[in-house]
Amino acid sequence: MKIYINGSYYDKSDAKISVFDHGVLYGDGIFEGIRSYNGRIFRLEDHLRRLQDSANAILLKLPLGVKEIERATVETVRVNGLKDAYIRLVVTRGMGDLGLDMRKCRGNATLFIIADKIELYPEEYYEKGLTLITSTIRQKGLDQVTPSVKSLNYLANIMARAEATAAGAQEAIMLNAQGHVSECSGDNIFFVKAGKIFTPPTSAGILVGVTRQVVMELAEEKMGIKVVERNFPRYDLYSADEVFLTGSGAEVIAGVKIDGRTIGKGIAGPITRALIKHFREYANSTGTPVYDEKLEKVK
Ligand code: PXG
Repeated sequence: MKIYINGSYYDKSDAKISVFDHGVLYGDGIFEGIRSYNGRIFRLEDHLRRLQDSANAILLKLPLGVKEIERATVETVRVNGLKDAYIRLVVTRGMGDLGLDMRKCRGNATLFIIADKIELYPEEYYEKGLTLITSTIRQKGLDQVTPSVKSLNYLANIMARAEATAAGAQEAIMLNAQGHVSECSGDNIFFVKAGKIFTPPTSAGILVGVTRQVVMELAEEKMGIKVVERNFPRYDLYSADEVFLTGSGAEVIAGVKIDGRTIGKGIAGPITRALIKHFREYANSTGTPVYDEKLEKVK
């Protein structure tokens, strides 16, 4: 495996950053988790736009222009000879001293890119669905660093996921300070009721997921269903016909048990199944080409 760090490639065992990097000392940085399917990087522009937005929100100057970051991302996948990959792109504040002052990080921000094989949920989970719990950990409020920034501070999400694991569940739902459903530890959440699809709005405190956006587009274009963004309590999940999650890792996957309640028929429902199919067809036919850059991008 070759890992890109600030313009050079390193073997896995040599891929290191400084202990004085504020990404390590304070979680001061941002990241993206991106997929490539069949030699094409999925929605790379959307991920890079979100990276820019996150950088801007935390006063971080990206070390390269977006076009150059795009080229480095494509090249990292190519150098590793991968077609179906999970790409982790990280930008940290860079090397500073032991204080909080970001002005002490005098050099450029650190950019590293890892392209690895993808670990997926076993295929049976896409039929059977996942077991979910509600975490005791609340989503960060909008008056904190908003959850829309994909920052390196994932401790709350990691603690929420650990609660799920301890309960024998796969994912944890996080409520916001108002008690509304926001998202899961690493996925956005939707529910289906009487043929309509609902998902929390950005103002509920969510990462504005790339997969979430794609699923909203596919629901409208392929199924004629316009997803409604509104706040809702846990009760709406308990009483839903279907619940599903979206994320670059999970793609689209049903949640069939929540806090011990069975959702709908207790297996992936018809709308979730249709969206899984549409998503897979779309993901395998679109994206930025890795190996033949003369190929056109397909959006
Ligand atoms: N919310 C949170 C908190 C996330 O971390 C999503 C929503 C979905 O966003 P995207 O843009 O991916 O649709 C995420 C992203 C994994 C994995 O292996 C998780 C994510 C991304 C990639 C891999 O669990 N989470």
